[in-house]
Amino acid sequence: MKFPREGRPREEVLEMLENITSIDLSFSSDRILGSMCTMPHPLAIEVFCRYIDRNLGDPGLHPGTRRIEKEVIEMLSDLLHLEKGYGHIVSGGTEANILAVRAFRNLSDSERPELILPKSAHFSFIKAGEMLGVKLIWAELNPDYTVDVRDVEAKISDNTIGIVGIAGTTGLGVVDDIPALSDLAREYGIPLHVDAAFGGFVIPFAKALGYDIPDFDFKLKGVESITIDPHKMGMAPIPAGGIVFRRKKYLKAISVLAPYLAGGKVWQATITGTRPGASVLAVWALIRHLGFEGYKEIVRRAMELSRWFAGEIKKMQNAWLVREPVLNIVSFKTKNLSRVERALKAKGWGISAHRGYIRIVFMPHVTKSMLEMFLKDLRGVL
Ligand code: 0PR
Repeated sequence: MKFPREGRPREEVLEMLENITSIDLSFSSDRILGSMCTMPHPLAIEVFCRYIDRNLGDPGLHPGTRRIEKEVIEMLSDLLHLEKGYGHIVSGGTEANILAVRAFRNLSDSERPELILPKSAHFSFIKAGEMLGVKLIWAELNPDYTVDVRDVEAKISDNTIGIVGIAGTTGLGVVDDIPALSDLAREYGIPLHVDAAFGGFVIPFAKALGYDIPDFDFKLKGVESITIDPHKMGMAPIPAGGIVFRRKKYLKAISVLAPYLAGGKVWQATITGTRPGASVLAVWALIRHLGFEGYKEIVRRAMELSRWFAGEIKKMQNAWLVREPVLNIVSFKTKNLSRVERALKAKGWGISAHRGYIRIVFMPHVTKSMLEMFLKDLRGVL
């Protein structure tokens, strides 16, 4: 498409957009079952739109917004059992993970840095490894899909700059044995990063509801950083990932001086320069509005729905759970999986089966009636 010479009237442009995007699935279309995102909370949308011009790339211009980001990091730290943490709201879990690996690498003196991570880790670490020149050492999984801690230990070398544990794996929502990884990290003096991009806004509340899930946060002394994404179960608008470090030295190790900004010079640790203050304000507003109890109710519903759905899958002849759910994710295999996937997609379902199973994520927009319709279609297809 060519860059247009003459502009078109507003209404016409909006209509063109509406036409083209009408083929998109939206979170209100009752069809998306395989996404870790959701319809943002109405308050977050309102705040996001109101403060759309705030740029945390130049925080001196927006000191109020800078203060709000500090308070968000304080609140996330508190949720994660850390008295004082250091971090940012960033573009997503990918940037958060990259920042953690970058901090570990910059603080190590290895010339051939290596990162040990579970085979279940998200592909954002592949980007991190490539960009940062860090070799990825993949650790094996146990039969229950958690990382094999003995294999992690066997892979530690003089070049190990860090270990990664996952609290809510992308495919299955499994939580690694973070307490054991933390002990290992302490024993060998290596920092542990926990990728709780998904689980960060689930586990604290699920634990409070009585679900038996291992500790995963800064309570464990070996944990030096955590990724926790508001734009997943936090119900914030995209983009909003979160990174929290236990110590200031990590943030310092990745900070670059931005000397000439309109609001005065600052040290910048994020990958992005110009970045949305509106995201941060929306996260702050949501946390203040929902509180721990509000998120707990959202998680209660999601967890209960996932257990009910897992029970329905168990009753089926030609479908099997990959494993018992830990968080609000249920993954199952079927006979003739790729044919089943194609048939369900043809019926309009937003699911994927590229990992060898279908993953359902019980996000806040997922309702029981949606799932009943899906199960009906699934039974039909099977
Ligand atoms: N860490 C974990 C454990 C993740 O699951 C993800 C994303 C990330 C990091 C990276 O986060 P960002 O995508 O925010 O950078 N996992 C989801 C996935 O791959 C991302 C996603 C979200 C995919 C919505 C599809 C979708 O519709 O499943």
